[in-house]
Amino acid sequence: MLQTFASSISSLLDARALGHSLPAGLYTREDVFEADLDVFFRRHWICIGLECDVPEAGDATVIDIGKTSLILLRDDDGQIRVVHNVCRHRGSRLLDAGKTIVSKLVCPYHTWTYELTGELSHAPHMGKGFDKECRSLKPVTLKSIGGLIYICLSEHPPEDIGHLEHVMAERLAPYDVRNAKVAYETDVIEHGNWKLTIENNRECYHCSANHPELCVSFVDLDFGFDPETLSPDDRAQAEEHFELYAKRTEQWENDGYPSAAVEQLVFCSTNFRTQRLIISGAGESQTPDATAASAKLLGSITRKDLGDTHLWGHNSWKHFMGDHAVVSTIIPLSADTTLVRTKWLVHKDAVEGVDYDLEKLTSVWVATTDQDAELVARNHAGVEDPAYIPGPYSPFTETNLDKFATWYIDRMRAHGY
Ligand code: 3BY
Ligand code: FES
Ligand code: FE
Repeated sequence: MLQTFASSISSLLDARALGHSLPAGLYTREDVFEADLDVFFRRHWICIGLECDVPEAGDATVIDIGKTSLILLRDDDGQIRVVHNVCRHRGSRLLDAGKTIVSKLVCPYHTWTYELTGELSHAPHMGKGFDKECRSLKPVTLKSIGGLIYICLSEHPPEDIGHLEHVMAERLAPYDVRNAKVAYETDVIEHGNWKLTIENNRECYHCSANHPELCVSFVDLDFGFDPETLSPDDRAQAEEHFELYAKRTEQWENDGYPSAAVEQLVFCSTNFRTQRLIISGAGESQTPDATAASAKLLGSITRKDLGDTHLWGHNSWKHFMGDHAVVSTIIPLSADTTLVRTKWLVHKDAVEGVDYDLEKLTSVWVATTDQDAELVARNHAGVEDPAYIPGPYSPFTETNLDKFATWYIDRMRAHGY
């Protein structure tokens, strides 16, 4: 059914009160969803996957973003490419959703055939004068940042991705994500708007009440706290944690592992934050007992005490630890559904059952991801209720949500809304 709205998107943006969650329509309306796809998933850099999603020549995977379908593949020379999944004859889709192995890309309709570079190599019955050269598959602008694939569908990709690239290339180098192995992967469809998914991920206010498994290794204080409302015991514990944190950061940095927080969250195009966080308890990894799940550490790493290098963007969150990494990317499917795709990475030579136990490797983030899906669905249902009024973010634990909402409004404005 055609939805019509009395107020413009612009007036919804105007209605956003600083320090508060967004007006309902920005989370729920179909016209806002279409605008979001265009602004945040076409005109900004997004993370769509990993080099190690396609480890061998001929590996390909299809990623759908709205009506745009992309093929991420590795060509015969080992180069990563992203091309549009649209035949240059009459536009048929080349590949179906999911992963596959191909030697060439052959259109099922009239068999136009493309090399893995995207070049058209075979197009029968097109006549002598037909110029194949100008009918290559449309390439997509991409950057591999330490093995993480970022793309931008705009003809003018924002240049401030350079800062993310500069910061993360160095931080990710020891993990050699490029050559890691995807040990496990899940797709969870959250029944909520993508911005609620991101907001949920940017705070740990909800962690102690909802993530018992994650809280073994994750320090929720790192995401802010109000010293006034902590009990004297908890305050003493917090002080101890931040002293230790400062000490560890200094040690890591002295050992050549950049660790201090770097963020670019407001008044920028490319939104990101990174920091090396302490893992609590046994201190090694986000597992049920905080010890490493994989005996073979990632890349060139030889120690398990390197904490958790987290990285957020506006469509992803990632945690890199000594023994494994967890990488989540999101793709909005509709105003009220969002795909959360999570991958667990280990060293390429790590063998399941020998070097790692899959249950130990995955159980914390499988549980956390399911718990978050439940929270996002509850949040979305409440926001759809006519009784919803935007509420105040905590000035201690939700400052990053306020920054996200401010960035969102600013970016919408910058793109003419
Ligand atoms: O994945 C994250 O970075 C955050 C940490 C706190 C809440 N969420 C799990
Ligand atoms: Fe692809 Fe015709 S549409 S060969
Ligand atoms: Fe959570």
